[in-house]
Amino acid sequence: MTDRLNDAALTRLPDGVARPQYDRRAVTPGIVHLGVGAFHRGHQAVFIDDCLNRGETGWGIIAASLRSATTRDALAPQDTLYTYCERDGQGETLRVVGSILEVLVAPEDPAALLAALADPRVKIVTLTVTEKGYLADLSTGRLLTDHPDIVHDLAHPEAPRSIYCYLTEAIRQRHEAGAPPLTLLSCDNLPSNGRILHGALADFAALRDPALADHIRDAIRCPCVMVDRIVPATTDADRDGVAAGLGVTDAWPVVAEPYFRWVIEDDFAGPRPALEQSGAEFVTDVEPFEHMKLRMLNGAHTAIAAIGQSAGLPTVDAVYAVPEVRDFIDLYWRQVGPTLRAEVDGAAYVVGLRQRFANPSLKHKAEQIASDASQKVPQRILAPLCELRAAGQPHGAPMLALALWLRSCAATNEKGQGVAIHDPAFHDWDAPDQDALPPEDVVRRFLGFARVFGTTPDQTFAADLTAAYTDIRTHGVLACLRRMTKE
Ligand code: CS2
Repeated sequence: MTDRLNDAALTRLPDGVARPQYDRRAVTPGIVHLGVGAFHRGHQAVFIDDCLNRGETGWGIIAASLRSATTRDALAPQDTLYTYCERDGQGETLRVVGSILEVLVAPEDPAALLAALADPRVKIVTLTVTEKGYLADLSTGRLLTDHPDIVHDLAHPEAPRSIYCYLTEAIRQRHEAGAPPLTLLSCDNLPSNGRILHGALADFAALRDPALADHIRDAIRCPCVMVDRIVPATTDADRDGVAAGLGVTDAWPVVAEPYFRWVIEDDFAGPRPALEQSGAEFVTDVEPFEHMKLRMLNGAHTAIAAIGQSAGLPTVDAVYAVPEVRDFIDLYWRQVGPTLRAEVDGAAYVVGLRQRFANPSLKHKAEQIASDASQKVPQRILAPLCELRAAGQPHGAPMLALALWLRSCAATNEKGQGVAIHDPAFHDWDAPDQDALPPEDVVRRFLGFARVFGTTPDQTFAADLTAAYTDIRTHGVLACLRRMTKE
């Protein structure tokens, strides 16, 4: 049996494998990260590893899972080391990352996470808790005060479920102890993520202690952030490949593309690591970058995932290899492009996206991107679609993308195989049985899905969506894409 990756194994790794160039025992915590999934370990933790390599030893990461113990159980026996495997489609590079000092499992020991958050050496909290972790109405930025997790946390603050309960309690303790105020960096794909986090956090605090809410509004900084890198969920094949390259096993490596971007609003409450030395950009306004990324990459991703789910094609590269899909996505980008702000170069971004989506070595599953789609569609597809309609500009492609999402929520795909829907919003919404209802009834039911559509859209919108959805039901997904791009 092969040995396990850990501190002692570092000296035995093959020459080509990069590894920490610093003494991990000398690193102190400066960041707490909430939500230690693949994305964090393939993006922010790699930047911090660079900082530690440069000698900024005060920025080690204490990472926390808010739900399950699986990441901790995988990484604890390897001294929290893991492998970052970068694949460009031609080959791969391996790098062992040492920036995570400890992985906590919040529900097992809430006091340990609270202690880490209250530690005066910690200056920054980063978050990747996915869209659904914010428990906020994304259009207003207000906390969903009647969400069961919020109701629970207000009644049982000693056993928190939401990020807000941990953060408000830690901020209270820090304030009382005179510890430096925190900067909270949301690294999730939400519109104006920092503002949503700040507003919902203050809403939660106000329900417990209005003075604390004032302190949060005044002293706590939540810069908006745009993060970009494709980091699919790790598979067993990835584990085997990484073990072959390392000569030791790693229970949870991450696989990512070479591309990265991290754009951060320069509004920190205190010191920060010199992330710009690794290519992060500090700007006064993140929105142009956020729009470009959410609308061009994520919008197209959600459309591709919907096509994959309906057509029975499993991965982004497999879907994107279909000529009709590439033509449709090009049209989508041409139509959505005019909604981007002038500060960004959408055309150059699209050139990169074509290559990124075609990367054959990532095997990014359509099912993964399709998960939680009801929380993704509004900012990715609906927002540019509504802007284009209001401006009287062509918008057939985003309208079809919306209809594709509706269709991808059917119980079976076009090959007659069952489709799994991973979206908690479907638990408290009665999704229509698509094959038992006429198209117009299916669309009417979806338009009543307030979480996605807000107030019911106007009649022309409903008619256009019904026409697009009916077309998909009648002719099939790929035929529809072909018809649209050949028109
Ligand atoms: C994807 C994103 O799963 C999804 O919803 O669209 O995770 C995407 O890969 C990243 O945002 C890329 O930066």
